[in-house]
Amino acid sequence: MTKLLTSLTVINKIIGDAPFLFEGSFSDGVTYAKRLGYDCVEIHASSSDELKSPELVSALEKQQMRISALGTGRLYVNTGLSLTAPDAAVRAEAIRQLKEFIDAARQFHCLVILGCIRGNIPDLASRPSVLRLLGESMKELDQYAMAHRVTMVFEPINRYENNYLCNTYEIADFLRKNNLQNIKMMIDTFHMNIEERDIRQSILDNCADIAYVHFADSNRWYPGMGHLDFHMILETLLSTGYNGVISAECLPLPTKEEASVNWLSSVKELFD
Ligand code: LER
Ligand code: MN
Repeated sequence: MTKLLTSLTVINKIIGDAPFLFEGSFSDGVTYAKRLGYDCVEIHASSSDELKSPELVSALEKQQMRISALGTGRLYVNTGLSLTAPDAAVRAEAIRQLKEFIDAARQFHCLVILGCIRGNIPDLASRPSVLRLLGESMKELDQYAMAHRVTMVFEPINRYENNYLCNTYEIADFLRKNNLQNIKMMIDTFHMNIEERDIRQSILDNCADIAYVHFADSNRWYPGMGHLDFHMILETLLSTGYNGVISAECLPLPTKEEASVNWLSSVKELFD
């Protein structure tokens, strides 16, 4: 029986086919996650202002729950902010808003996720300059995170959503080359199934950087509904000494309620 903690993804509004499981106020999400038996919530806010909520703080206290991580993808999806935008003012605004997420993460003692806010590469020729811009933006965030003792986690995302830094080795290489200290890596089994040559080997080779995990099956449904071998994945993570959180980021199907309940029962079964 493992002692890994579970976390439920919470967002104000699920737009399109976004892989989140609770839709509503963050405080209601905390109460709901607790009632289902989750240990934590992973909150995807559109701005850090949404996190300045006395109701959220009191729900966390009352339910004895904590926030595992703050997602930042809404900044990119809702407002187009990106760490590699050609316009320096847009990059600066992305960094400014991410620093506010770091401030919130310091208060909640949680991680900050960096995913699609990396932006995309418009064409092959601009790859080196985009990587350079990303390195510069990330270094500024890394220094701020270090000063505030917050860890950020950078997520490899599959090629159909982001067209660079799609696998674990590329992320690890990027972190090393830019000498980023307070930015680790997180993994998402759905993306790994598309991008990794060998999921087990990728976890073993990159375990020193892995600080957070999303579990979704090959079709992005909850574990058990696709063809991923979660026994092997969990065993491999445990063999590396991973003792962080496993978070429920999967499609809200067949309904968000069923996905939330079934994700947890599948994962608890694996834990046992
Ligand atoms: C994006 O596909 C993803 O996996 C998320 O973690 C972003 O919020
Ligand atoms: Mn993910």
